[in-house]
Amino acid sequence: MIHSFYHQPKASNPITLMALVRSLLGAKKILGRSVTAASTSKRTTSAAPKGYVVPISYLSQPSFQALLSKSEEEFGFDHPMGGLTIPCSEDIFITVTSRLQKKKLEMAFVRNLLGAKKILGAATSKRATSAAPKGFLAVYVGESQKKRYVVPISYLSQPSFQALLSKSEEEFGFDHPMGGLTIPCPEDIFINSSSCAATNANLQGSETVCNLQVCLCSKGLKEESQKKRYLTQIASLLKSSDLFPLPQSLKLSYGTAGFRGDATLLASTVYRVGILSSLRSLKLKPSTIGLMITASHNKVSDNGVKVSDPSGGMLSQEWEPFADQIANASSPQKLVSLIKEFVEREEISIGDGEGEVWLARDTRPSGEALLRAAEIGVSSVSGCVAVDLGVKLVLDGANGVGGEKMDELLRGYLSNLDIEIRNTGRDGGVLNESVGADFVQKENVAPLGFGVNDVGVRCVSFDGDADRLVYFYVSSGEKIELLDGDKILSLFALFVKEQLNVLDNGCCRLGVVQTAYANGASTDYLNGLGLDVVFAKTGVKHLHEKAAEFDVGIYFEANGHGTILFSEDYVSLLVDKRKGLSEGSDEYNAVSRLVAVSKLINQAVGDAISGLLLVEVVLRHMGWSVQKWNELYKDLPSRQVKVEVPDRTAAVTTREETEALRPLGIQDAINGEIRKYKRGRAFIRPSGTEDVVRVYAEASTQEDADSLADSVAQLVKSFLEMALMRSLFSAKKIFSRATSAAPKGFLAVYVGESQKKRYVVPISYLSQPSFQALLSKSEEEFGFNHPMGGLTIPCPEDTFINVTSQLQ
Ligand code: 16G
Ligand code: MG
Repeated sequence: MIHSFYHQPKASNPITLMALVRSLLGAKKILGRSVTAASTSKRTTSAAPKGYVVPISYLSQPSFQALLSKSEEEFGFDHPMGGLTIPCSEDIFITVTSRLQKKKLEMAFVRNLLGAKKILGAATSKRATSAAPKGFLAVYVGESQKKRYVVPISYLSQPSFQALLSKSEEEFGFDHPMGGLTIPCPEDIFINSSSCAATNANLQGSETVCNLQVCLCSKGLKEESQKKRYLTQIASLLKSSDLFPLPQSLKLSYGTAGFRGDATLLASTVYRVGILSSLRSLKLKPSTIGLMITASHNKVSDNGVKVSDPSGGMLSQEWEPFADQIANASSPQKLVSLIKEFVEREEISIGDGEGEVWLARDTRPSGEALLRAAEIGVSSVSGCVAVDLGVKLVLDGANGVGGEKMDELLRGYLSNLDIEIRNTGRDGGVLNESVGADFVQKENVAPLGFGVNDVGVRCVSFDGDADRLVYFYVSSGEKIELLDGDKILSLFALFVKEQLNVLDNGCCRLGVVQTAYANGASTDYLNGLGLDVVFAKTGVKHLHEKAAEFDVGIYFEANGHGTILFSEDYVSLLVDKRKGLSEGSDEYNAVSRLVAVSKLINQAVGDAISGLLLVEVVLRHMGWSVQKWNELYKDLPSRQVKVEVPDRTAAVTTREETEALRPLGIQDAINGEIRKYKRGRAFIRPSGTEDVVRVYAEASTQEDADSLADSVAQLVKSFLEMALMRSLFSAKKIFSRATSAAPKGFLAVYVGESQKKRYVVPISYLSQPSFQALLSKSEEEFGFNHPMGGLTIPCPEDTFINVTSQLQ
């Protein structure tokens, strides 16, 4: 199974804030102890400024400096509270500092190891060789008076010893006053270790836990550090469970599909199921557990929560009794003791490994808050992370063939996927009528059947024959955020590139193919990834051809047609390469992912179902919501319009369709318009499927894009009309020369592809569009130099007869 995790904490996300608050609670305690000792104090103000004490080292961190700079802007050097005043909201302060805190701990860990080794080196060369036996290290321990101890060097790799070192570095830096490694903890904590008194320490709240963090075990170091983490863990559970008291008289049982009930009563249940999911993930490590918040077909005011095992199936029934117990535990203490008992019985080791729980929900309004509760539950188990997959996917089937087929797949092979299908065509909707990928992409609005109730939900639209797909989500009211073919291309390109970076042998030629319709921001993004971006003429067959020139060629039109092509040679190279790699290594996984993608995606032609599956897989791999994906880049505003013309073939473009060659002079006029707008770009091309000339325009604002599109459309109209006028004019000229040959009110024309035959038609035909189309073709080929001395129409004779007989 593909899984890696990119968790981006969002400040706006209440859950991450909660986690931050929790980690800051520790900081506040330190504050309590150190107010008097702190040499620099910093204060934050919101409505009522609060005092915080932060390490001086924060001063060198850019994010903290940003806060300070805001402070200085507002208060200058005259800080009214007598300390440093930071006028940001407290939340922001907490977010910034707790991130620094985390970073600092990581850095301290690395530095300590390095520092300790340096000291060790120094000690061996000078004083300490004689003082400490080989393989041992001299350390000075104690708060004020320091006493010398000798410990095995192997301690350096033990987490609990590292915690001591970290504290040491914090206080003493590298300037260890005793000339050796100095550990400033109370001596008895240091000694305590040998007897491992802490093993028997009863949980007495976080103070004990805090002290235990600087406990060193000389015997059974590993067990002790585990024990310590375990106790820290329990303190964290007690804290978070306080947030979710059990509603009175709630009695729940894990039924056929998890817990269900009135949504307003479920927060504590979902939080507890979050904990259970983390424990399950640790128990089955390495594994990913799914937690789904839904009450399926039940009424909207209900909700529910169920857990799925790594197989995708339901939670093992052996765990159901535990689920019942914790869901009904009457107090945080009771809850924690049940968990403690269960963890011991199941021999789950906490803090040793990493657990991962994927969260998802349906569109019920209560889902969002419940998802937050689940997230807190999951992350209150140490080492476990929650990946928010957002809401399940909703598919707009365009009342075409795709919805039907997807439905069959979901009932068959893909029963684990949670996809709701709308616009299946079964309920009377009309094919492609205000639904489907083309509608959504061109109009930039939600299809029928989607609206305010779907805000934030991940949605996808197929077109009627399911060879295109675009994603979108309703952002507010009627507005949508569109993730078009360009965004899909960018997601795929990023994913493939990431795998190739792991292999990093530079031998794969990866290329991406776009058309002139690709949003300029997407092309910039792809170029930024260092990719070879190639342009092709509109139409799948043209893109496909170009993509096939690469080892891995990814192509997408903005309208959602596209796929990924792998050359046969490259796939066999990957398969061979994998044989020499050790299973589970990064390279092995990267190769396996690429091979899997080559099998999943439909390489024959773009196909919406395989495209959807790959998008879903990549999003899960990244741990991204549709919103996060949308942030890859921001589309430049664009506008497409179509201009009805008598003959679209009068517009001729270069191969890549970026420039118009005919009507003569039109490109210069378009360029003149483009120059008026910031980031302006526009082109015209005759449609290959309707009798129109299409205009595409983009610019830095929507207003500009609209106005550029309008003026280019105007140019198309007048240039194409002018072309027509010219041909009419010349026809009249010829006509005047030929009057003798044709009766009054009639016109002589010469018709035919090679041999030309003479016809006489009423002059009134000149004003008929279909006749004008014929004339325009005539003008194109013969200009004003009609070889027969009359008007020459070079179409097949029967076409001429056809057209004129309709006119009659
Ligand atoms: C067709 C093409 C599509 C192209 C579109 C352009 C296939 C399978 N489909 O739908 O690739 O983008 O036509 O239409 O080739 P247009 O020429 O009318 O703008
Ligand atoms: Mg189609």
